[in-house]
Amino acid sequence: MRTIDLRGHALTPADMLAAVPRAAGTREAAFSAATDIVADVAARGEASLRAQAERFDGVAGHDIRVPAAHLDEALAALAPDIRAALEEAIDRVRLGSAAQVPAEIVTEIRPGARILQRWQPVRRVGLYVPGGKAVYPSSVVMNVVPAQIAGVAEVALASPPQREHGGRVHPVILAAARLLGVDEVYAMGGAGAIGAFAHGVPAIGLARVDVVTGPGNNFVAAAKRAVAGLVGTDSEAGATEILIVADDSADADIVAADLISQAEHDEQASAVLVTTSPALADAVAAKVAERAAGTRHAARVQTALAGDQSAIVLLDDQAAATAFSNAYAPEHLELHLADPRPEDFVHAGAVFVGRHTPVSLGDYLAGSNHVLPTGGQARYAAGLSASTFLRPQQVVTYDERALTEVRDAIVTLAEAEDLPAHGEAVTARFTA
Ligand code: HSO
Ligand code: ZN
Repeated sequence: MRTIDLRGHALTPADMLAAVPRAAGTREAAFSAATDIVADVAARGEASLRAQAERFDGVAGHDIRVPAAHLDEALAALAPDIRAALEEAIDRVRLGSAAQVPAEIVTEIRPGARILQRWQPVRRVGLYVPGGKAVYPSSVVMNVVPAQIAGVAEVALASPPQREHGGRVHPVILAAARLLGVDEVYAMGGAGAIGAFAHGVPAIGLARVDVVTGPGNNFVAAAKRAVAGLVGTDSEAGATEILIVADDSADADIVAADLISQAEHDEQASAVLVTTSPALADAVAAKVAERAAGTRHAARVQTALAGDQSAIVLLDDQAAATAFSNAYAPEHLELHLADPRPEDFVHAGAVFVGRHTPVSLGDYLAGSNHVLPTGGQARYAAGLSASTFLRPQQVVTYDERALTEVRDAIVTLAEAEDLPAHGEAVTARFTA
């Protein structure tokens, strides 16, 4: 891992971003390919999904709609320790997600003038769980639980068919779906799955959905962009990122272990340490080298850490370190500081505070959600949550007296906009 010494420089947010750029993506190329795939699914439905399964997954003749018996079999075959761990995760994410459902609020604007603000769940959602390079049953939990807590009536799930499982979805993913009571599961992957959710595929009984969520590769992210306008989507969760802000109080070995834990996902993953302590910077560099060499996915980890997207950044003071983190807007932020002040870190998908709160806790069992915005989208976007599936709606009720009070003002504004019929709709109520 390279160390970048930025001490003694007055840095703008742009300078900070330039020092540690995100891994180069192929956003535009992926977008045009994903758009073609989505259009093909819209036009040819099942035939298109079968062609894609052959081309991308090496699978033919499989059940695209997963039969209920396959879900039952997968749950029956699930190892008890995996089942127990998934159940514990489900329990905790349910609690974390319930806190994301806002309460209804009634506001008395004036006597007799009421606005009820309520949160309406979308009716039907399509949740995507990747199954290419990595298979994440934990992502089934992170997608399904908030949708259920939000009150979504119909939950459909998709994950790619696996050649080594006879064209079925990965068995632990099936088992996790079954544990959560999701019985509408499709063996379909990539941009095609997103297109199928957005347009519907009548031949296989797949009705179009209202919202599509879930992490995925460049093509899945691009497909979500391609169907925007047709369905709602969550923010883009691409290659994983961890940014750690640490001072002299941090334990270098723990910091190194946490950087490596997220580098394990992908060669494109970003692992960044921001510190004011030259001693910690040196110690972490040494520990990272040691741990990276010995870990199971050493090649992938070392590629991610050697990339330009990963670095140890030395800064003058804590204010600069905080500013760096806010400019970067990481997916995951860890604070290893004597005085952590999480309230200062306003742009991060999720914040993990202190020695006993690693990101991998959040990946599985904290009760928080692990589908989080990457690529700096945390500046304006949020992680997957119950609110992803909810829409605020205002229900307005005025009585006669309350309408009388604003009658003249409405007529005045309607005239000012040359829309007299708007005013007449109000005065009609008083001319009986
Ligand atoms: N760190 C990933 C989520 C994950 N990790 C799933 C392990 N399994 C993105 O937040
Ligand atoms: Zn992870």
